[in-house]
Amino acid sequence: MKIDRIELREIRMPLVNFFETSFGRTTNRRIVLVRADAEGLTGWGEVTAGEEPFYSYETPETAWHVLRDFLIPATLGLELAGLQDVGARFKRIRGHGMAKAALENALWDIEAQRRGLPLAKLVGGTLEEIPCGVSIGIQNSIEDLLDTIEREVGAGYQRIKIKIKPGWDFIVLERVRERFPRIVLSVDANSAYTPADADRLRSFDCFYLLMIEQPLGWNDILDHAWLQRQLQTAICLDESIHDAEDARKAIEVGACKIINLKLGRVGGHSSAREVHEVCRAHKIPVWCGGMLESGIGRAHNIAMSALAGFTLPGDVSASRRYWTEDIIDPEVTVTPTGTIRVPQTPGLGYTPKLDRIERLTVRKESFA
Ligand code: OSB
Ligand code: MG
Repeated sequence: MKIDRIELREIRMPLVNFFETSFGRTTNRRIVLVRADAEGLTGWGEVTAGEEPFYSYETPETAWHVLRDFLIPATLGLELAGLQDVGARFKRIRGHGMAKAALENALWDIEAQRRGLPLAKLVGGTLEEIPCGVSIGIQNSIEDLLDTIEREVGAGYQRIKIKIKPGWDFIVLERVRERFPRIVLSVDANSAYTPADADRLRSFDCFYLLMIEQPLGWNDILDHAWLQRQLQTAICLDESIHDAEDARKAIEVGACKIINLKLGRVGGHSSAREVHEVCRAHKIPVWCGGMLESGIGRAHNIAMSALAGFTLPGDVSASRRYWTEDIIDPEVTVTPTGTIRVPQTPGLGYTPKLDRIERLTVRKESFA
């Protein structure tokens, strides 16, 4: 494969509802899209970085820099011996998984079209329908949260995850369980606690949660292993897992019983497949995390979620939960039983709406 042209663009999209985690509130998204042209075909990828370096150190700006100055020069116009070759060329650039994923995933999209395969099939996926959950941010009041849960359960979502932080945890969970004793419920702390909070975290065991996601340090493995030994509730790692080696080490020391797999965080489909393999070999369930993606990132998440190890509902939900109008056609929809049907057409299976993308663009740069 030889890439003839790469285009970076930044689009701005307001969220339908604000999304708040322990590290802050997001109301407007800045999203960098990568368009690659090769073999007469066009592929798309999305940088999933947050606007500020609060989830990880990457931002739209760091991704633009690393793509423009390192990742694009390492691939554009060169004779690439396939997708593994792309990974090999990116390897000497440390970190910056979200920048790498955006370009690598665009090439996976092209390769799938070239072979006439749905992307889900090309990455090795076998599921035709994937189970979906929702991630519900910190709300202005507990009443708002209860109303939101009611609506999402009514829409059919199979698992509710709520964001927690000190002060928005035990009392909130008490009220949620009082009103919804039977729903499949999990929590995500985004690193809001420390080992000194172990007693508090242990007190959540009475809520029979499916999991508690990333309670401790954003890059930690060992403290989570120490904590997991004291909890009945399964710990799920998100922020701490950047590749298959991280997953192996976390599993070996008992830092988690579940792993949240995010394409951007691990650097794209190739690395995601490796993490998935390690987890499968150790019988650790995985599920697909979300980063408030536009339709392009969402379509890649759906393809990855077709892998057989994705046995738990992911944070992959309908476009309309985030956007008044998405940038793909058709938009992502969820069935009344809380599933998404994996597209069976070649490539991503959703068509980027070029005119809408153009209207949302605030800057663009082409490389040929
Ligand atoms: O930790 O899973 C997370 C959103 C932004 C940053 C981190 C996270 C999230 C979510 C949202 O939970 C998932 C979604 O896209 O719906
Ligand atoms: Mg998380």
